[in-house]
Amino acid sequence: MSSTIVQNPTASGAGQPVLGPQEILRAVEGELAATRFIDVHTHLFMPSLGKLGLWGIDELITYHYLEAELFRSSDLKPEEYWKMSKREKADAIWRALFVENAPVSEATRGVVAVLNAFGLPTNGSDLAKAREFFAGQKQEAHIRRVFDLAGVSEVVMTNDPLDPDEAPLWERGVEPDSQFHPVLRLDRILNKWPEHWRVLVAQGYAVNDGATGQSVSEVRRFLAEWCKRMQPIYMAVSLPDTFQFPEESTRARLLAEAVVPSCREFGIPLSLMIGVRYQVNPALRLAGDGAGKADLRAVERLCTAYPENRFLISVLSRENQHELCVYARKFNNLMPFGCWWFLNNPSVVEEITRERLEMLGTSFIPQHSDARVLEQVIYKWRNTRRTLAPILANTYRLLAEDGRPVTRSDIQRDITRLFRSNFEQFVGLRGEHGRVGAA
Ligand code: FIX
Ligand code: ZN
Repeated sequence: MSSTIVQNPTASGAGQPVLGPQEILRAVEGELAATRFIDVHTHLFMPSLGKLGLWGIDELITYHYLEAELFRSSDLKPEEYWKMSKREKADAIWRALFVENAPVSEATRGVVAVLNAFGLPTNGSDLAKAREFFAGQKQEAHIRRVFDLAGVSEVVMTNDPLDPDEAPLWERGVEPDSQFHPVLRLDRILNKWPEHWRVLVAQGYAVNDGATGQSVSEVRRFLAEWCKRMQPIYMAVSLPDTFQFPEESTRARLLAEAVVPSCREFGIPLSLMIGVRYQVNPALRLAGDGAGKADLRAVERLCTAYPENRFLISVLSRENQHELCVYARKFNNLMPFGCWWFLNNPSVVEEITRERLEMLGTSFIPQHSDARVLEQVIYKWRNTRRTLAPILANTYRLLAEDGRPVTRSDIQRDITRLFRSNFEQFVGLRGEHGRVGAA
């Protein structure tokens, strides 16, 4: 440890030892490991939502990322695959991607990391040992253990008020869980109104196919009642690469006249995840979506038109990342978050995160896991810590070279901001479980 102490009593880290170039990486790794992250977007569900929550080896292996990779490495046809049982599907994927080929992709390596985290064989010819292990786990205790292994204190769910399996659970009342935050997900209402307006009618709302007449005020009433029922910390929607705002469409009208005002009424942000090319290959089902470059002027117009609203924005196209950083410099009601979906690969995460640090300092949310299966948070956050450590360390080394002494508390403050307080403040969440060992 260098003997240099920060002399200036008012400086941050006053009295703290100044870190030398060699010590910075270890300090960054230490603070990344010690900080429990908030996972701001997942498809995980709290225990009181029962079977909606996916976990265990067969769910891990049949993750749609791996299904997409299966069809590149086996002669199996999608139509044959969908006739298989969950277990048969998992066996087929294990054989093709983990036995007959080296699991070098980000998603297959992820499964290896999870098996390894539980001390399970990673190169077996079958999944017998892993199945035995997961069959022996009690869900609640397993969830807490997985969160500890992943270094996350809490996750944000994706809750669909029109989902036929999920909605009735909320209507009957569910036990809240401080480690699982609800989000009101509105894809069916905003992107698929023609297919879903009748579900609102069935829930007692006087809406119609054209979303005319009192439909907008009824959607406002629907959102208000679901906000009271679910207490969401934000509302969210994924949007296609063709998304435009304003535009002559039911989506743009419901967004402007119902969703945006409702978010203001309940004091919560709206999350827009932009750039999906839905079902470019429907035969692959969930694995059939693609990505496309979007016209982000829609974001510019939303931030300009609704300065009282806060927008959590993630964009799917690599080509949109720089623009998003520029817009974030223009609008402080815009919070960029995550390296979403096809961007969640270390090589791309590096590029996006460096650009964001250079353009936004620490005023962004670097990552979310998008976990669909519980144990995925283990490898997705391990990858994030492993990828970001050298990037953050290099940033501090440059700062020191430019003449500003760096201390451990600088690093701790910034990492807490990136992975906790930026989100807590933007959504108005109280901060508690910040650090490993905290109460
Ligand atoms: O829209 C979303 O929330 C996407 O994350 C998902 O639909 C997508 O299927 C996914 O799992 C991405 O990781
Ligand atoms: Zn998602």
